Amino acid sequence: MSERTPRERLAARLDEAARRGEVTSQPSQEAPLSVAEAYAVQELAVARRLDRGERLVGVKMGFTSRQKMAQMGVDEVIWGRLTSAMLVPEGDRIAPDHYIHPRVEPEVAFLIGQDISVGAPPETIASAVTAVAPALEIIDSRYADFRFTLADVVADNASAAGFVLGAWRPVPPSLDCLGVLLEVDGRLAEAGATAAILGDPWRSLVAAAQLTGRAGMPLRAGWVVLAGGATAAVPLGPGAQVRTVIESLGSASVGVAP
Ligand code: OOG
Ligand code: MG
Repeated sequence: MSERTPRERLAARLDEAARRGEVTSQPSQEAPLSVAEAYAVQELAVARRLDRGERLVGVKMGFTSRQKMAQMGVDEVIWGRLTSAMLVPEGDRIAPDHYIHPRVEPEVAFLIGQDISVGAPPETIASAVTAVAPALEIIDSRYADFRFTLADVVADNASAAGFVLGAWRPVPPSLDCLGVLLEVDGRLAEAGATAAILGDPWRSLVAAAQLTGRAGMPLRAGWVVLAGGATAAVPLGPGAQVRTVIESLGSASVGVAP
């Protein structure tokens, strides 16, 4: 595979780190990295996954809640790409050795039923959604201690590592004030509300459509959009059993092998 430009070399390095489950250094510590450049690196890094046969299946939003922004020390909404290999079947147990220092967070997932054209108004974007589901996102920064600048984490595909979807259900009348619980080994680890996600997860969906549209990758029929963590993320250690319960939406769970 060609690795001619610094951008391509960085994409290859981040892809390798994710593939091997090994940390790599923050690119911003080596050379200035703009957020725009970081998205170009993200695209190239994910293209390597697609070259290996993975499919693009959606996008994830990041830092859409204040809890997450505060936890990670950043203050701007970002997005990343989801591929088929990241989907973990509901209730499955993941193998800890595929990850570096995984964390898990409760999210709301949207199912896109029809292609969304660039510049579509919010009503059109919302009407393209055919179902919603409770979800868990597994994040695994490829940087030591989850320390990064905004550009670093964008280049690292917004720490995307895996996602679990509960059962899809019809879109409820409103999504803005549903209680969210995150349990680890049957004990409450985090509690919050969907209002934490930009005040209403629908805003995150609209932002996803706008940001990806502007980037030339408009949302497609069949894709999933993860709206962003509703609470802070918690460590996902060996042997852990994690479940989120979202009011009116149901639950999603995942385990980790010992
Ligand atoms: C970046 C990913 C943020 C969210 O839901 O806010 C994210 C990170 O926290 O490492 O997925
Ligand atoms: Mg997330």
